[in-house]
Amino acid sequence: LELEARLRVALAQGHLQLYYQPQVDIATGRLVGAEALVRWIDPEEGVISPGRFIPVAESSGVIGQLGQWVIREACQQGQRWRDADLPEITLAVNISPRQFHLTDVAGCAAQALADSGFPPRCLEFELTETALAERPEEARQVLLRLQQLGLRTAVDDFGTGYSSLSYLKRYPIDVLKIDQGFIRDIPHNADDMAISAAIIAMGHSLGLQVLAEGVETAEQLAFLRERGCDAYQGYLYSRPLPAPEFTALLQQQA
Ligand code: G
Ligand code: G
Ligand code: MN
Ligand code: NA
Repeated sequence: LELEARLRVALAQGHLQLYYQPQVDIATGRLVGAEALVRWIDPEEGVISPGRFIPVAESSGVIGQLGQWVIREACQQGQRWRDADLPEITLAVNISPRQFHLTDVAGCAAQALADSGFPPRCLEFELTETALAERPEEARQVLLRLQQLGLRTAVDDFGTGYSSLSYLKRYPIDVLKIDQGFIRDIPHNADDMAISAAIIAMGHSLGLQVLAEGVETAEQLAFLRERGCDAYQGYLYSRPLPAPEFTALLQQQA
């Protein structure tokens, strides 16, 4: 069977799982959120990376169903943590460009929030610059709808896409996620340090929160703290974790 057909089967048979990568407030050191990252656990092949199957889901249109499953699963898991009286966190979900333009992501969010009881303020949608740059007026309408619902919105992989910065002014956005490519070579690459510092300063001037991705070393974290970056995620704190392991981490903080 080709990958697309196998992916449909995996969705139907419950072989997809969400992993959760902690997001940490730099000033307090507290766990404040998690990015949900989908994994395909194939009974024979083991873990199949989203880097391999998300592009197939996008080109085949399966992303509609898959994306809907991710949103619903994240809301249900988030509400289970709330029901267990664990500290409140934000759950960030990746929305791919095709999913953003071809499916009703706001309607899907509204339904998933209503069905689960998870509060909109705890759900964040991560969009790429590419998704926002394509049909910008339509994108703005979707973002406005998400804002009306009370969701948070983040620009993922910030700094790597083709887009004009003016959209930051026109769109309701809450968070900029500095792409891990700008973090990787800190403190050895002066250009990357200048770019990261500029993103933090610009984000703050526009009233946005800034989160750094792919933080792997204490030096990188120290640099980000010095520049006033709000939050980070990366292997320094934790890899993406299956829900039971993430639960244990949240319990330590309760
Ligand atoms: O660990 P990582 O291998 O999880 O993810 C690889 C890529 O797959 C990243 O670009 C990430 O944004 C994307 N990805 C992971 N989970 C999802 C998801 O649920 N939906 C979408 N659209 N992309 C995802
Ligand atoms: O495209 P997006 O930013 O959603 O993808 C996040 C990707 O980055 C996932 O594949 C995730 O597993 C990976 N990731 C998370 N933390 C780190 C890190 O500290 N280092 C590296 N190299 N990758 C990371
Ligand atoms: Mn992401
Ligand atoms: Na990213």
